Amino acid sequence: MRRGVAALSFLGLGLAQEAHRVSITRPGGSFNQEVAFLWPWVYFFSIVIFLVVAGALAYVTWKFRARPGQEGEPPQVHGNDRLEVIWTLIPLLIILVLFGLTAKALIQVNRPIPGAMKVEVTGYQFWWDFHYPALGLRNSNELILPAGVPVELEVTSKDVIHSFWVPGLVGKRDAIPGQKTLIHFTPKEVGNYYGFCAELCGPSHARMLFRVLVVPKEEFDRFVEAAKAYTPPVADARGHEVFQQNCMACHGVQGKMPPAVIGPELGFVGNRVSLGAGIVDYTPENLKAWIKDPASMKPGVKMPGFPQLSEEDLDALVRYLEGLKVEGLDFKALPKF
Ligand code: HEC
Ligand SMILES: [Cu+2]
Repeated sequence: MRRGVAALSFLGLGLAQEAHRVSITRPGGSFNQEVAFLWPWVYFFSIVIFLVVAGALAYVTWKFRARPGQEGEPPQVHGNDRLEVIWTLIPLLIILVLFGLTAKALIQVNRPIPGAMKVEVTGYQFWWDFHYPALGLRNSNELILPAGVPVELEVTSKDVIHSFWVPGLVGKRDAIPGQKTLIHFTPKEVGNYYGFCAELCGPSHARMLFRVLVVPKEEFDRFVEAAKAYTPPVADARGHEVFQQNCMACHGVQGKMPPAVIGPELGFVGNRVSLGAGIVDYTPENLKAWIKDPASMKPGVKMPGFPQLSEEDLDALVRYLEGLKVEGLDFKALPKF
């Protein structure tokens, strides 16, 4: 199953070169734990039914086989009330058990968790925005969550229908324009989880990925504290200037919001593990390549390329962006699921 999902994601994306062990059976949080509880029951009944049906078929085929000297049709039997009642009641019972367990899991995963931290999740062609209203924080394409703390994701979209899916943590939820869909769960296992857009949404739908970084509570608290007291560092004065001239209209940097949200928040881009909504690893080289010509990495992308910038300006810009981070946090070491 795990290998199947990995192979599928490889075929589907062609870009999933990272060693994420993507699996819907990983109980990384409360949502998947509820679902994981259902698997053994379904498998158990499936195996029992297969054995009984295949066994009965084999037995009957053998027992009533044609024998030498037999002429014409064997004696015909019509109806057996007791047998028919049994083979109606047993499947009914199985269905009722599975129905009960599924209903319990559905109710459980859809129940609001008191004290949950709220995060607004917004899908755009072809990236994701994450806003923590209570903390006044935004981060795009990488959702940072504390392990063991319940969260409530409020999923919506600003353009077409997308779907939020983190196989190792939570099932799919559609992101529908003008509508808020809720997901409740408690992430438990620390890790870097692979997320997908699971609803065909345009030419780069397959490149609309994201990450969920589940970190220990202390680390999350450190991030929040540092982020609240954050003054975006200016690691390169020229780079800052180039950014203000070319990028500020679309990209926010913590506290300095663009007039409208058009592109991802870059306030903590230096802390990222991935770029371009999860399509490549975060490296200075990839950052530079992206700014020069994002469309070559993501067809149909809503960001213009900047081939007109000189090499020096590009390098200065990359140095400035690399400096936009909270010190002392490293998400690259998280196990990849
Ligand atoms: C017209 C608006 C616009 C302008 C101007 C613009 N961008 Fe973007 N940028 C976007 C959009 C939209 C995306 C999201 C693309 C996607 O992933 O589909 C993006 C994505 C990015 C990303 C990847 C972010 C991530 O979360 O992985 C980086 C880095 C970036 N832009 C840097 C820049 C820089 C540097 C400049 C200035 C030289 C710039 N952008 C100018 C709209 C813009
Ligand atoms: Cu999408």
